[in-house]
Amino acid sequence: MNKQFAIDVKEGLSTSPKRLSSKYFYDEKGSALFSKIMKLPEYYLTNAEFEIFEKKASEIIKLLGVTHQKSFDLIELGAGDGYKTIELLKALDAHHFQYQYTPIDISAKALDQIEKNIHQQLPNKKISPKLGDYFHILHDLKPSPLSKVILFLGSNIGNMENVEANSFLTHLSENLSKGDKLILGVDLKKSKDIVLPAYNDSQGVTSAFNLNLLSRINSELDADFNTDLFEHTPMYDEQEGVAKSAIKSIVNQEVEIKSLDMKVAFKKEEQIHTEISRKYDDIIIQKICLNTGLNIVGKITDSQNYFADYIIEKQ
Ligand code: AVI
Repeated sequence: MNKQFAIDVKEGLSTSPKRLSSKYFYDEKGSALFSKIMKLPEYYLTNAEFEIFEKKASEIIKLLGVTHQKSFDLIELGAGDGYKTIELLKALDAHHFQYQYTPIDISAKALDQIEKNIHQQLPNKKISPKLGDYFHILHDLKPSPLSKVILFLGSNIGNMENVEANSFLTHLSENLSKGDKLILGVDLKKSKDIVLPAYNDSQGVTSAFNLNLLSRINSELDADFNTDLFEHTPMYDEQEGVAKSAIKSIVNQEVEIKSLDMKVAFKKEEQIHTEISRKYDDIIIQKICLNTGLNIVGKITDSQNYFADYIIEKQ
Protein backbone atom coordinates (compact mmCIF):
# COMPACT_ATOMS: atom_id res chain seq x y z
CA MET A 1 0.00 0.00 0.00
CA ASN A 2 1.21 3.52 -0.82
CA LYS A 3 1.49 5.03 2.69
CA GLN A 4 1.38 8.66 1.64
CA PHE A 5 -1.70 7.98 -0.49
CA ALA A 6 -3.46 6.48 2.55
CA ILE A 7 -2.50 9.46 4.75
CA ASP A 8 -3.61 12.01 2.14
CA VAL A 9 -6.93 10.25 1.43
CA LYS A 10 -7.70 10.05 5.15
CA GLU A 11 -6.90 13.71 5.66
CA GLY A 12 -8.58 14.92 2.48
CA LEU A 13 -11.85 13.13 3.14
CA SER A 14 -11.95 14.23 6.78
CA THR A 15 -11.80 17.97 6.06
CA SER A 16 -14.44 20.31 4.78
CA PRO A 17 -14.62 20.91 1.88
CA LYS A 18 -13.35 17.43 1.01
CA ARG A 19 -10.35 17.22 -1.31
CA LEU A 20 -8.07 14.70 -3.01
CA SER A 21 -4.82 15.64 -4.73
CA SER A 22 -4.64 15.49 -8.54
CA LYS A 23 -1.17 13.94 -8.21
CA TYR A 24 -3.00 10.66 -7.46
CA PHE A 25 -4.75 10.63 -10.86
CA TYR A 26 -1.80 8.93 -12.48
CA ASP A 27 -1.99 5.22 -11.68
CA GLU A 28 -1.77 2.93 -14.71
CA LYS A 29 -5.38 3.46 -15.76
CA GLY A 30 -5.24 7.21 -15.02
CA SER A 31 -2.07 7.64 -17.10
CA ALA A 32 -3.70 5.80 -20.01
CA LEU A 33 -6.78 8.04 -19.71
CA PHE A 34 -4.58 11.15 -19.66
CA SER A 35 -2.90 9.99 -22.89
CA LYS A 36 -6.39 9.75 -24.38
CA ILE A 37 -7.28 13.24 -23.10
CA MET A 38 -4.25 14.70 -24.87
CA LYS A 39 -5.63 13.42 -28.17
CA LEU A 40 -9.18 14.75 -27.67
CA PRO A 41 -10.36 17.47 -30.06
CA GLU A 42 -11.48 19.65 -27.12
CA TYR A 43 -8.11 19.39 -25.32
CA TYR A 44 -6.43 22.15 -27.36
CA LEU A 45 -3.36 22.40 -25.07
CA THR A 46 -1.35 19.58 -26.65
CA ASN A 47 -1.84 20.72 -30.25
CA ALA A 48 -1.14 24.34 -29.38
CA GLU A 49 2.17 23.51 -27.71
CA PHE A 50 3.02 21.01 -30.45
CA GLU A 51 2.56 23.82 -33.00
CA ILE A 52 5.02 26.01 -31.07
CA PHE A 53 7.66 23.26 -31.13
CA GLU A 54 6.96 22.33 -34.73
CA LYS A 55 6.88 25.84 -36.18
CA LYS A 56 8.92 27.97 -33.82
CA ALA A 57 11.75 25.73 -32.64
CA SER A 58 14.34 28.05 -34.25
CA GLU A 59 13.04 30.99 -32.22
CA ILE A 60 13.18 28.90 -29.07
CA ILE A 61 16.75 27.82 -29.83
CA LYS A 62 17.80 31.45 -30.39
CA LEU A 63 16.38 32.48 -27.00
CA LEU A 64 18.16 29.58 -25.30
CA GLY A 65 21.47 31.13 -26.35
CA VAL A 66 23.07 27.72 -26.96
CA THR A 67 26.13 27.65 -29.22
CA HIS A 68 27.68 25.13 -31.58
CA GLN A 69 30.95 25.28 -29.63
CA LYS A 70 29.60 23.81 -26.42
CA SER A 71 27.45 20.80 -25.68
CA PHE A 72 24.60 21.19 -23.17
CA ASP A 73 22.23 19.06 -21.09
CA LEU A 74 18.59 19.09 -22.20
CA ILE A 75 16.58 17.75 -19.25
CA GLU A 76 12.84 17.21 -19.34
CA LEU A 77 10.76 16.97 -16.17
CA GLY A 78 7.77 14.61 -16.60
CA ALA A 79 8.52 13.81 -20.20
CA GLY A 80 5.42 11.74 -20.99
CA ASP A 81 5.62 10.31 -24.51
CA GLY A 82 7.91 13.09 -25.81
CA TYR A 83 5.50 13.96 -28.63
CA LYS A 84 6.27 17.72 -28.52
CA THR A 85 9.91 17.52 -27.45
CA ILE A 86 10.86 15.37 -30.44
CA GLU A 87 10.13 18.43 -32.63
CA LEU A 88 12.71 20.42 -30.66
CA LEU A 89 15.24 17.57 -30.90
CA LYS A 90 14.73 17.43 -34.68
CA ALA A 91 15.39 21.17 -34.97
CA LEU A 92 18.49 20.97 -32.74
CA ASP A 93 19.83 18.07 -34.82
CA ALA A 94 19.06 19.85 -38.09
CA HIS A 95 21.19 22.78 -36.89
CA HIS A 96 23.95 20.43 -35.65
CA PHE A 97 23.82 21.36 -31.97
CA GLN A 98 25.53 19.02 -29.49
CA TYR A 99 23.43 18.07 -26.48
CA GLN A 100 22.51 15.19 -24.20
CA TYR A 101 18.76 14.62 -23.79
CA THR A 102 17.67 13.34 -20.36
CA PRO A 103 13.95 12.76 -19.89
CA ILE A 104 13.00 12.29 -16.21
CA ASP A 105 9.77 10.57 -15.21
CA ILE A 106 8.41 8.65 -12.23
CA SER A 107 6.86 6.15 -14.64
CA ALA A 108 9.08 3.49 -16.23
CA LYS A 109 6.35 2.96 -18.82
CA ALA A 110 6.49 6.61 -19.90
CA LEU A 111 10.28 6.40 -20.28
CA ASP A 112 9.98 3.21 -22.37
CA GLN A 113 7.46 4.95 -24.58
CA ILE A 114 9.63 8.01 -25.11
CA GLU A 115 12.64 5.82 -25.95
CA LYS A 116 10.53 3.95 -28.52
CA ASN A 117 9.17 7.17 -30.04
CA ILE A 118 12.62 8.74 -30.30
CA HIS A 119 14.08 5.57 -31.76
CA GLN A 120 11.37 5.60 -34.44
CA GLN A 121 11.72 9.26 -35.38
CA LEU A 122 15.41 9.88 -34.68
CA PRO A 123 17.03 6.42 -34.97
CA ASN A 124 20.57 7.64 -34.29
CA LYS A 125 19.78 9.65 -31.19
CA LYS A 126 21.18 8.37 -27.88
CA ILE A 127 19.25 9.51 -24.86
CA SER A 128 19.73 8.99 -21.12
CA PRO A 129 16.35 8.52 -19.45
CA LYS A 130 16.24 8.72 -15.66
CA LEU A 131 13.55 7.16 -13.51
CA GLY A 132 12.67 8.93 -10.29
CA ASP A 133 12.01 12.13 -8.47
CA TYR A 134 12.80 15.33 -10.44
CA PHE A 135 14.69 17.09 -7.69
CA HIS A 136 16.78 14.10 -6.59
CA ILE A 137 17.92 13.60 -10.16
CA LEU A 138 18.53 17.32 -10.78
CA HIS A 139 20.58 17.44 -7.60
CA ASP A 140 22.73 14.57 -8.92
CA LEU A 141 23.09 16.28 -12.29
CA LYS A 142 24.05 19.68 -10.82
CA PRO A 143 27.84 19.08 -10.78
CA SER A 144 27.89 18.51 -14.57
CA PRO A 145 30.13 21.13 -16.23
CA LEU A 146 27.63 21.45 -19.08
CA SER A 147 25.02 24.18 -19.08
CA LYS A 148 21.42 23.04 -18.67
CA VAL A 149 18.15 23.60 -20.46
CA ILE A 150 15.19 22.31 -18.46
CA LEU A 151 11.85 21.54 -20.09
CA PHE A 152 8.68 21.65 -18.01
CA LEU A 153 5.92 21.53 -20.58
CA GLY A 154 2.20 20.85 -20.97
CA SER A 155 1.09 23.43 -18.37
CA ASN A 156 1.93 20.88 -15.67
CA ILE A 157 2.75 23.82 -13.42
CA GLY A 158 -0.92 24.85 -13.71
CA ASN A 159 -1.90 21.98 -11.44
CA MET A 160 -0.15 23.83 -8.60
CA GLU A 161 -1.45 26.79 -6.62
CA ASN A 162 0.69 29.92 -7.22
CA VAL A 163 2.46 29.61 -3.85
CA GLU A 164 3.30 25.98 -4.60
CA ALA A 165 4.49 26.89 -8.13
CA ASN A 166 6.72 29.57 -6.60
CA SER A 167 8.37 27.07 -4.24
CA PHE A 168 8.68 24.52 -7.07
CA LEU A 169 10.55 27.13 -9.16
CA THR A 170 12.69 28.12 -6.16
CA HIS A 171 13.68 24.49 -5.66
CA LEU A 172 14.35 24.11 -9.37
CA SER A 173 16.45 27.28 -9.39
CA GLU A 174 18.57 25.96 -6.49
CA ASN A 175 19.56 23.05 -8.71
CA LEU A 176 20.64 25.27 -11.62
CA SER A 177 23.71 27.40 -12.32
CA LYS A 178 23.90 30.96 -13.64
CA GLY A 179 22.81 31.16 -17.28
CA ASP A 180 20.96 27.81 -17.30
CA LYS A 181 17.52 28.02 -18.95
CA LEU A 182 14.02 26.75 -18.33
CA ILE A 183 11.35 26.32 -21.01
CA LEU A 184 8.07 26.59 -19.11
CA GLY A 185 4.97 25.62 -21.13
CA VAL A 186 1.74 27.20 -19.86
CA ASP A 187 -1.85 27.43 -20.96
CA LEU A 188 -2.93 31.07 -21.36
CA LYS A 189 -6.05 32.74 -19.91
CA LYS A 190 -8.89 32.66 -22.38
CA SER A 191 -12.66 32.50 -22.63
CA LYS A 192 -14.76 29.89 -20.89
CA ASP A 193 -16.15 28.62 -24.23
CA ILE A 194 -12.72 27.27 -25.08
CA VAL A 195 -11.40 26.20 -21.68
CA LEU A 196 -14.40 24.44 -20.17
CA PRO A 197 -14.92 21.85 -22.97
CA ALA A 198 -11.24 20.87 -22.58
CA TYR A 199 -12.15 19.68 -19.08
CA ASN A 200 -15.60 18.36 -19.98
CA ASP A 201 -15.16 16.50 -23.25
CA SER A 202 -18.08 15.02 -25.14
CA GLN A 203 -16.72 11.45 -24.97
CA GLY A 204 -16.54 11.51 -21.17
CA VAL A 205 -12.82 10.68 -21.00
CA THR A 206 -12.09 13.50 -18.54
CA SER A 207 -14.99 12.35 -16.40
CA ALA A 208 -13.56 8.80 -16.33
CA PHE A 209 -10.11 10.26 -15.52
CA ASN A 210 -11.49 12.19 -12.53
CA LEU A 211 -13.70 9.35 -11.23
CA ASN A 212 -10.82 6.87 -11.57
CA LEU A 213 -9.49 8.41 -8.37
CA LEU A 214 -12.39 6.78 -6.52
CA SER A 215 -11.70 3.42 -8.23
CA ARG A 216 -8.07 3.77 -7.16
CA ILE A 217 -9.19 4.25 -3.53
CA ASN A 218 -11.43 1.18 -3.93
CA SER A 219 -8.62 -1.04 -5.14
CA GLU A 220 -5.72 0.31 -3.07
CA LEU A 221 -7.52 1.09 0.17
CA ASP A 222 -10.32 -1.47 0.08
CA ALA A 223 -13.17 1.01 -0.23
CA ASP A 224 -16.69 0.69 -1.67
CA PHE A 225 -17.20 3.86 -3.72
CA ASN A 226 -19.95 3.30 -6.30
CA THR A 227 -18.69 5.55 -9.11
CA ASP A 228 -22.21 5.61 -10.65
CA LEU A 229 -23.31 7.65 -7.64
CA PHE A 230 -20.72 10.36 -8.22
CA GLU A 231 -20.34 12.85 -11.04
CA HIS A 232 -17.43 14.70 -12.65
CA THR A 233 -17.98 18.43 -12.07
CA PRO A 234 -15.77 20.83 -14.04
CA MET A 235 -15.85 24.63 -13.59
CA TYR A 236 -13.94 27.54 -15.05
CA ASP A 237 -13.59 30.87 -13.31
CA GLU A 238 -12.77 33.18 -16.21
CA GLN A 239 -11.85 36.12 -13.96
CA GLU A 240 -9.38 34.11 -11.92
CA GLY A 241 -8.29 32.00 -14.92
CA VAL A 242 -8.59 28.72 -13.06
CA ALA A 243 -10.33 25.53 -14.22
CA LYS A 244 -11.39 23.45 -11.23
CA SER A 245 -12.51 19.84 -11.20
CA ALA A 246 -14.51 18.20 -8.48
CA ILE A 247 -16.36 14.94 -7.91
CA LYS A 248 -19.96 15.47 -6.77
CA SER A 249 -22.05 12.99 -4.83
CA ILE A 250 -25.44 12.69 -6.51
CA VAL A 251 -27.18 11.22 -3.44
CA ASN A 252 -26.83 11.19 0.35
CA GLN A 253 -24.55 8.24 0.96
CA GLU A 254 -21.90 6.64 3.14
CA VAL A 255 -18.71 5.05 1.84
CA GLU A 256 -16.51 2.67 3.78
CA ILE A 257 -12.73 2.69 3.40
CA LYS A 258 -11.67 -0.48 5.18
CA SER A 259 -7.89 0.00 5.16
CA LEU A 260 -8.33 3.40 6.79
CA ASP A 261 -10.92 2.07 9.23
CA MET A 262 -13.12 4.95 8.15
CA LYS A 263 -16.68 5.68 7.04
CA VAL A 264 -17.23 8.84 5.01
CA ALA A 265 -20.65 10.47 4.78
CA PHE A 266 -21.56 12.47 1.67
CA LYS A 267 -24.52 14.81 1.39
CA LYS A 268 -26.32 15.00 -1.95
CA GLU A 269 -24.45 17.60 -4.13
CA GLU A 270 -21.41 17.56 -1.81
CA GLN A 271 -18.13 17.87 -3.70
CA ILE A 272 -14.62 16.50 -3.40
CA HIS A 273 -12.18 19.00 -4.95
CA THR A 274 -9.67 17.14 -7.08
CA GLU A 275 -7.77 19.48 -9.40
CA ILE A 276 -6.97 23.04 -10.38
CA SER A 277 -5.65 23.83 -13.84
CA ARG A 278 -4.46 27.42 -13.76
CA LYS A 279 -4.31 29.52 -16.89
CA TYR A 280 -1.64 32.22 -17.12
CA ASP A 281 -0.70 35.70 -18.30
CA ASP A 282 2.59 37.62 -18.02
CA ILE A 283 1.67 39.04 -14.59
CA ILE A 284 1.07 35.63 -13.04
CA ILE A 285 4.25 34.22 -14.57
CA GLN A 286 6.19 37.16 -13.08
CA LYS A 287 4.49 36.51 -9.75
CA ILE A 288 5.42 32.82 -9.60
CA CYS A 289 9.02 33.67 -10.62
CA LEU A 290 9.35 36.31 -7.89
CA ASN A 291 12.39 35.78 -5.62
CA THR A 292 13.23 32.45 -7.29
CA GLY A 293 16.43 33.68 -8.93
CA LEU A 294 14.78 33.08 -12.31
CA ASN A 295 14.20 35.78 -14.94
CA ILE A 296 11.88 35.72 -17.95
CA VAL A 297 13.83 36.27 -21.18
CA GLY A 298 11.25 35.43 -23.82
CA LYS A 299 7.83 34.10 -24.67
CA ILE A 300 6.71 32.13 -27.72
CA THR A 301 3.03 31.54 -28.44
CA ASP A 302 1.04 29.47 -30.94
CA SER A 303 -0.86 31.10 -33.80
CA GLN A 304 -4.12 31.31 -31.82
CA ASN A 305 -2.43 32.68 -28.69
CA TYR A 306 -3.80 29.77 -26.67
CA PHE A 307 -0.53 28.56 -25.18
CA ALA A 308 2.92 29.98 -24.39
CA ASP A 309 6.39 28.63 -23.80
CA TYR A 310 8.29 31.07 -21.60
CA ILE A 311 12.07 31.02 -21.77
CA ILE A 312 13.40 31.67 -18.30
CA GLU A 313 17.01 32.15 -17.18
CA LYS A 314 18.78 31.42 -13.92
CA GLN A 315 20.39 34.67 -12.68
C1 AVI B 1 -1.43 17.41 -16.57
N1 AVI B 1 -2.24 18.62 -16.58
C2 AVI B 1 -1.53 19.77 -17.12
C3 AVI B 1 -3.59 18.44 -17.16
C4 AVI B 1 -4.38 19.78 -17.10
O1 AVI B 1 -4.80 20.25 -18.16
O2 AVI B 1 -4.52 20.33 -16.01
C5 AVI B 1 -4.37 17.36 -16.44
C6 AVI B 1 -5.81 17.26 -16.88
N2 AVI B 1 -6.84 17.26 -16.11
C7 AVI B 1 -7.94 17.14 -16.80
N3 AVI B 1 -7.62 17.10 -18.08
C8 AVI B 1 -6.27 17.15 -18.16
